[in-house]
Amino acid sequence: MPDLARIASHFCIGGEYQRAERVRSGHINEGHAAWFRTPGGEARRYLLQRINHHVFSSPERLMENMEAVTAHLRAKLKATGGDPDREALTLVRTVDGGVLHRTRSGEYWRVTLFIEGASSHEQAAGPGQVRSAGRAFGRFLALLSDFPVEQLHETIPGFHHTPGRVEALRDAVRRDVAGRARAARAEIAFVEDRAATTAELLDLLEAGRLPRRVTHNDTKLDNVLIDDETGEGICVIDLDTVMPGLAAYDFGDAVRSMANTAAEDERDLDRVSLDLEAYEQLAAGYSEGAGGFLTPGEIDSLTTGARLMTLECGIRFLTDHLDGDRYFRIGRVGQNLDRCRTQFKLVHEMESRRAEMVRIVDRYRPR
Ligand code: GN1
Ligand code: MG
Repeated sequence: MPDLARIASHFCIGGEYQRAERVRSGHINEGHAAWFRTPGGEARRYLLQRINHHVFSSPERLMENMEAVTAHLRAKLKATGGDPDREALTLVRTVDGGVLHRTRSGEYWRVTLFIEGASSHEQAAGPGQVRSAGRAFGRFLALLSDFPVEQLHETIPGFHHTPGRVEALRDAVRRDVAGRARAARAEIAFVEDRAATTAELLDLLEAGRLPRRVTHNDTKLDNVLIDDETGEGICVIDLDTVMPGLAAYDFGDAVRSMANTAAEDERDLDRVSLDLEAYEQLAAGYSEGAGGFLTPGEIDSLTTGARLMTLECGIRFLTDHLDGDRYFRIGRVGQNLDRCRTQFKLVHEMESRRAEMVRIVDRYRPR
């Protein structure tokens, strides 16, 4: 356990450190929910996060993005009668006026207000929750539709460049540092069979047929806080990958995460299947949240986004498995390969049910 009291002392928290709990969500950063007692005797919670600087090579630039984006969201929410303290993240400043603390040993920490009365879920509790989460991510796109996209740093270059992810897999296969490539032959072949289809969204972008947006790029269910009472998706969190992107990335990654009948790392593939009911809820929720901001071309691209984001995530899990699990946190050996297999099973089903998926999205076109 890191010395959280000491880390907290570098931030303007204005209270005495009491205790903390590890937050078990996400595969990358490390989070701790910590209680502090204010001079008035009140208990308040904050979220202390250690930024994984192996994944994010410039925590400073990442925090520049986060500061600008949260300021924009808060201003918009204030102007439209929302509650910026619950519907957006609030960064706590360091004592020297920044938003990032670097420890002597080279760790990077940030602090945000803990949003009470809301939770993050790994697996959806039902169609209503999926729709709320979709709506929250759609609203995120709408709220940031007037944010100057060129101001954002690319916190992870080529993050959703799917052909680049295929190349990275090929490198990992060649290196085979963990000696696992032979046993993953079927998965590697699955990717090679589809390698030629991975530039579909990038081609549309280059042809000027899709607008570049400010997107979240990691829209899994546990990255939206769901209000414990109303069940509404109130706040989008985990803003580390907010970057220039495509609406199809956000919609697609949400599908990958929420239209799965099983967990991301389910070992019994018979339990993994594409949940078209959840897909429909996402299409409905996302378009409700995005309001009229999606162009007809973007709506056309959503089904492609679902397939490509699922394929890409599976490729990344497979690459990390071959690299010896250096990127995604694992709890057991083979977990990244299991994660890869669930993604590929979903891709396979998306390919055979593409026509249905297109028809579903069509129902939610604005008229
Ligand atoms: C990671 O950090 P977390 O768990 O929200 C990853 C996403 C993957 C996701 C798969 C920065 O997200 O891209 O889709 O795992 N984030 C990063 O569950 O690589
Ligand atoms: Mg997360």
